[in-house]
Amino acid sequence: MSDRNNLLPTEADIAFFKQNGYWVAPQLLDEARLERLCEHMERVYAGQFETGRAPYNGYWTPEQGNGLRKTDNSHWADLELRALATDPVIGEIASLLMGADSIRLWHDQLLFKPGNPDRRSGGNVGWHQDYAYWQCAAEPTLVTAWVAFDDVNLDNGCMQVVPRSHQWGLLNVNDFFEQDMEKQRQGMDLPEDASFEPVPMVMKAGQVSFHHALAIHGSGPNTTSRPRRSLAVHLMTGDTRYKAGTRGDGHMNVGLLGGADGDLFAGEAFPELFRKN
Ligand SMILES: O=C(O)CCC(=O)C(=O)O
Repeated sequence: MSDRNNLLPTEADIAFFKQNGYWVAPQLLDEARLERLCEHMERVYAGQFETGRAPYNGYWTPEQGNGLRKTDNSHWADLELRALATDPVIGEIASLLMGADSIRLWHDQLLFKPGNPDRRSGGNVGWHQDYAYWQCAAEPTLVTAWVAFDDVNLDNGCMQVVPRSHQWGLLNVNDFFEQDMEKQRQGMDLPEDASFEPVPMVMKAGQVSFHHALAIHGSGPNTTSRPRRSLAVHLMTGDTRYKAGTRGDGHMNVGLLGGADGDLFAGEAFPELFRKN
């Protein structure tokens, strides 16, 4: 990574994030690292796990067809991907945006949206708020760093975020896998003064967008002939606490808390990326 100080958000950037629920960082990863990451992504898809441990699930196999490939906890399987999922600069940016003293990894998602110029298969990510799936955290003190491995724009189905939506609370429409985003939008029960105007996260490869766990986001089709590749690094502030008995209890990582009073997300399963001195 280049000089760390040029990469961190300014006061104005932090204020922008607080107001809008997202922020796009400058290029954090250079070409050589991106090349390695793409190669390691291919290794995971080929079932080659350098740690000897498989990802949580969903490492893609050809029988699954040409939709979105979503592989959870790829950092279990691969050290290059793990270095990115636990990158201290990403952690420091998250701590500044969230106003937190420390940042831990919640989980990662390796994402591959195949090129689909004839639009014959899906690949959309339906409108959702991540916290809808993460209510096992007592408060929405989570944020995602979405790392672009390729240049992304509307043509290849870049992520889109709805500014200020992190201030609207949990809404009635949350479905990552829904393909009909227009239908979702029409059914959305928004606050009266809300305006739903998604902003495309147009980025160069190596840039990283950050979005708050309550920010509404989704992505459309990749109409190019090349894949859109990325790692979504889902992070939480160090003071995030487990809350039992919610829809989030079905989340794969809840099982990792372990122990009778495992009420803190503070064990080894949730590595710390950054802590303020
Ligand atoms: O990659 C996408 O299009 C969506 C990813 C996403 O939902 C997330 O990172 O929270």
